[in-house]
Amino acid sequence: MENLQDGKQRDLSKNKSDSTNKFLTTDQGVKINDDNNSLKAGERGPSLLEDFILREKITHFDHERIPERIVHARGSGAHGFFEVTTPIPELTKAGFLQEAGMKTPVFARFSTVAGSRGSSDLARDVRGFSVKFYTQQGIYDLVGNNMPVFFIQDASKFPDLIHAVKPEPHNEMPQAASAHDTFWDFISLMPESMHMIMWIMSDRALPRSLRMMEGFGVHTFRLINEANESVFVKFHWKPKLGTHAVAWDEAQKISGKNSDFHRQDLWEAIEMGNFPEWELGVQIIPTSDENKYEFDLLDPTKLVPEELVPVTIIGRMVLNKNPDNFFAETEQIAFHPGHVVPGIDFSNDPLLQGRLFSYTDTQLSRLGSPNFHEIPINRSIAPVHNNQRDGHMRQEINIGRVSYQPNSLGGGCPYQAKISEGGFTSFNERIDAYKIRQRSESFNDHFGQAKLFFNSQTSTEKSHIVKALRFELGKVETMAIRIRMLGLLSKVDKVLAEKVAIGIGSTIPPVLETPLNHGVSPENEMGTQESTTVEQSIAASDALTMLKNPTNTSTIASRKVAIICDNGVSEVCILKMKNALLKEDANGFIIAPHLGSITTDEKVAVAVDFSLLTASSVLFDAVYVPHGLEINAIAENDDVSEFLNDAYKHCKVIGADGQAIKVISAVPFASKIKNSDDGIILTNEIASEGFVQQFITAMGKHRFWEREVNLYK
Ligand code: HDE
Repeated sequence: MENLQDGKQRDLSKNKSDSTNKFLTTDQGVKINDDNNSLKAGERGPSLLEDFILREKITHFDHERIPERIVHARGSGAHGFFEVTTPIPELTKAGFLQEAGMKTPVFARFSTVAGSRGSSDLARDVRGFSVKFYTQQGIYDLVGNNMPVFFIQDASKFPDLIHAVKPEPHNEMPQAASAHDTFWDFISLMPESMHMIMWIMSDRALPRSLRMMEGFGVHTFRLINEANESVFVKFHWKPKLGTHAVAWDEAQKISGKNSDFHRQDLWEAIEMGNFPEWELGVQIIPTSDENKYEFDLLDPTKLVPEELVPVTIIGRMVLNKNPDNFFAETEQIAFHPGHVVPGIDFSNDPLLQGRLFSYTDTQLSRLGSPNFHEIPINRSIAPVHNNQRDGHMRQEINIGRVSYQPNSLGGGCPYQAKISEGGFTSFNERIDAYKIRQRSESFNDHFGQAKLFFNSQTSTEKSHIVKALRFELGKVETMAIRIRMLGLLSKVDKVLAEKVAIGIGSTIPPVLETPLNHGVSPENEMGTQESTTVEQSIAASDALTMLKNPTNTSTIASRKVAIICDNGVSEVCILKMKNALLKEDANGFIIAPHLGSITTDEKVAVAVDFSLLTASSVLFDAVYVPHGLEINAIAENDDVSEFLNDAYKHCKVIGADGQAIKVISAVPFASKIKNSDDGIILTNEIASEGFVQQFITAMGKHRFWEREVNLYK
């Protein structure tokens, strides 16, 4: 077994291939003498079937693609480690959670859900947040999302949900978007989705960075200790950089300017040593409290408010190495919520139970063989011995004649492990029940937590939800669907529904349909469900907002500032800003009308990072226009104007000093600037220390949403 307790990367060196200073060969190891010309009968003659080099190369190429994931196809990942900070041996016997300082190698993959592999990172979507722990007791996968609840309560609805959200089957449109009829048709008939709809219409669906989003295990799981006692647990990842979002208009523009925005951000942060970090927290619920709450712990459309059960931090995850090869690692990694180690177990959440079937099944078609566990990225560091044999692409060479159990010829090996020897056992839960197809009445509340989420939001965030719904339902063509949605929204919040209704030119229906009767014949009422609202014991929770989220900090680490420059710009201003940003682990980039270099007021050539053609405000967190700019050249440049306007529109910090403040006054938004706007920092002074500090402090507030028209007020 590899000794990885010190958190070292797993040793994949045997599988790595480095071609530096090596000969080109065929797959059979034969050196190739000519890779540019196929074997032909004469210079101008036909190619020969005999050309095994050409055939091998093209055959391999023809089979290069594997099926993309049915959901979560678009993803990016990285290696790192998990370190225990507060061990919990009294709650779980999971080996990797036993001692403070214990490190376990991990690979994390973040993803969108609806889009294809090549779709934009910035779709309005829930993000997958999957972590594979390579523990000494075997693989543990925590396969979660960046939202703590889900659309549906039962696994049987998952294919329907995904069919509804994916591009419509007749014309394969739209890509990576929920703003279309089939999605909202389904949702408008599924009131259980209303809580998740609030999340997905909120800014949580538009992360600024994969490094700035929370993660959740979603379902209730179980922990089991040495004494075989169990508690329920909810898992939380809390990002060190806080939880932040971009604006919807910005997200759409980013999709055009750089559809790899999140992927690149993650990659660059790791390359630059700004290692993304999250704390792992647990909410522990004693089994005796199982029925204590106004919601059912087994219902995945519900969360456990942190006010009722606080989150205890038990460890941290740091991602510190990019993959060597996207396909081999990020694409071939195979997660499964059923990959658990002794000490962790499942609850009876019917969505989780369905997932326990799905993931191995999907790997069989995606990776093509039951031997996907042998692919290097999926391999356990704990030894693997069993009687599973053969199959496509088997790597292991099992020796001996015994592949069955019980056996005497192999001395009874491999042995079953007793519990005391680390053998996995499921929690000994007593079940005495009828076999039925029915939901528990305790799952009937579809609006209580949707209201809790909405009521927890700041006015700005509520306004964003109104806008998101206006956008999404505004793209729905079927009037009846829009109206059904307004009916459901009015059960969450009357004002929300009214504001959305104005935006889409419809009215709230006076009587709501009973949606779940759709698809059920009148004779067969089995499976239909009451849709109710249960008053929640807390009115609001700051943990549910992004803007008041207790995890947020004013750090600007790894944030990017665009410094708009041209010849004649003040060198001292640029340097002051760049150095001050570096001290905060942030970066300033020189943007100019052309690539190459510009000449400062001190006649020094400064390298340009991006031209105005390839850069855009939406790719940066703030903009600085330094003193010394040739005002006319730059102020008359439409690209600069658009750059600054977008920065203003997306509520970012804009700073200008010296004569550069004239540039600001020349762009269209200038007339809108309010004195109270702390995000617009203008000074006549040149290279003032105070100005730079004010700029950085303002960046720590991230966005100045007060600039927007608030649709919820
Ligand atoms: Fe998944 N899900 N899922 N899911 N899921 C997959 O497995 C499925 C659900 C999640 O980075 C698939 O390997 C069913 C909830 C993530 O590789 C597939 C149901 C949550 C990822 C599958 C759910 C998730 C997947 C597709 C309802 C949040 C990406 C490719 C019963 C807790 C993992 C694959 C990665 C991937 C099935 C519901 C998270 C088809 C049937 C709830 C993060 O097996």
